[in-house]
Amino acid sequence: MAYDPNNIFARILRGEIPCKKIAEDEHTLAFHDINPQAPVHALVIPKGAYVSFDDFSEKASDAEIAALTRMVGKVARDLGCAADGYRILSNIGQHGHQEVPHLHIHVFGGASLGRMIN
Ligand code: IU
Repeated sequence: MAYDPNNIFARILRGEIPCKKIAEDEHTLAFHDINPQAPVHALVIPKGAYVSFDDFSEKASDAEIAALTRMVGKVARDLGCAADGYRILSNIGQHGHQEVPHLHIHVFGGASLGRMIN
């Protein structure tokens, strides 16, 4: 799938739409999900134009991959999830029920999440 530069997360990255920012660095942005499914529900996205984990894992630089991984861990720690645990998830494409076509890693925490996967 070609990257749509007008998807909602691209517009957030350009500052056209506000978000509740948690943290940012050269390669990534983290913000609170607008419709939280757990007491903590953050999204971590790369600043680069990647549709999903599929093209990201193939085309992103090592620096981008490292930054995204580091930011997911930092967000979970900063939001107080590290001690009791949390869940990370990325929906990919049609079978993954991905809604926004810009890679995002969900970070869920703040309560026992049960055995569900999303
Ligand atoms: P999905 O993995 O693509 O299904 O998840 C998209 C998420 O983006 C979902 O949890 C939405 O609540 C969230 N979201 C958001 O945080 N801000 C927005 O403006 C929109 C969706 I549209």
